[in-house]
Amino acid sequence: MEGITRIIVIGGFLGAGKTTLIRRLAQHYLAAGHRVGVVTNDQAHGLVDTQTFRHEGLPVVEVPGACFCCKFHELVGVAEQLRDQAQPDIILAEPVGSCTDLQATVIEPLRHLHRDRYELAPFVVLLKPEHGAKILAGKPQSGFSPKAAYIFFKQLEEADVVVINKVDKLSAEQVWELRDLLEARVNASKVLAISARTGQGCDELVRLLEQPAVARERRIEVDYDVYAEGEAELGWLNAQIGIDAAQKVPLDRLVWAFGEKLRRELSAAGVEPAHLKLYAEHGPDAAVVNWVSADEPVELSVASEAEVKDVELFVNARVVAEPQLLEETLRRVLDEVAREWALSTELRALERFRPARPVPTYRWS
Ligand SMILES: Nc1nc2c(ncn2[C@@H]2O[C@H](COP(=O)(O)OP(=O)(O)OP(=O)(O)O)[C@@H](O)[C@H]2O)c(=O)[nH]1
Ligand SMILES: [Mg+2]
Repeated sequence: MEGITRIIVIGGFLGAGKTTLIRRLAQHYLAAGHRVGVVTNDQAHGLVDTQTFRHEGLPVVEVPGACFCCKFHELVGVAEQLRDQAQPDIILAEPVGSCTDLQATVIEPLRHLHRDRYELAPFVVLLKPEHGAKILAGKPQSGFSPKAAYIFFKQLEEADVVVINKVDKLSAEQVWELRDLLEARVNASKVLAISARTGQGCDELVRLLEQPAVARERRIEVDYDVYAEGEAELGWLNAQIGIDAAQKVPLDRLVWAFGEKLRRELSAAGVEPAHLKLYAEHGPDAAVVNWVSADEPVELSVASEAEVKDVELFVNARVVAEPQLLEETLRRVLDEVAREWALSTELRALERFRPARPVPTYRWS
């Protein structure tokens, strides 16, 4: 494809609402007559987010296996593929939620090396309120160690726009508290408050995204030793499971029951989730279940209202736990659900690990 594509990078911690916001922005741009594409990213393969965007009918490509910064050339390659396939004038990109230093490793290299094809919108970082209030206030029971909290701070520090998300479930006072904490702890230049779910505040964000991104005067300092150790506190598990039922089963209830059992077992083991997400699909029907904090219930964020006999299930877990514990828990829950619902199941793929040290392709100064 010829011409310039605008890239909007939506960053923020695991479970902050990046995918939800990208879905909303994509629908907004499509309704306004734009052509839109999405790039997803993860440390592993079999991504819930890629499936979710595809189910929504959005052209989507992915960079699996490591973050955008460590696979910069692959990012450029898949973006080029997307331009050839879907001719988007806007690409929405979702980096891994445990990643930081994106201005130096992704945004500046794109701006400088590929200015003939891409222009960059201001870099948006979503603040996840479930962990944000505790981490910004320096509370010891945030669920994460200071090294993981370091990543949370660095993500917010490098934002052109910090966006407090999920205001629909916060009181006005809680939003003001977050604004005060951001001012005191992060020195954020621009702060918005939105709900990616209801759309509240999103018009202002859209207006802001139309502005040109201003090159930063100063790069943030990132200590890659702390960053790597903080990221490696997370256990990562991606699994793909084929499910067959003797009788038709309600898809939403099945995937919710699966997520709820995982939550109970992990909670009993004292595990803090960054984000546990499940995507279940049968043909055009799909359901998504999420768990974003130990204090929060499991929720069905995409409902299918379908009754089905066979299901493809994707599980993506990023939690503070040993990867082996994650795998054992998943296998136990799979057996229990299969017994209770009279299902036959096949574990088609499973990866579990702690993320490796990030080694960016470029680090722009
Ligand atoms: N109440 C409320 N929930 C939200 C909002 N935005 C996202 N969520 C929920 O938060 C959970 C995580 O949302 P995602 O959009 O998957 O978050 P993410 O940042 O893409 O997560 P990762 O890709 O794992 O890093 C889901 O249950 C969403 O429905 C919001 O504005 N309000
Ligand atoms: Mg996501």
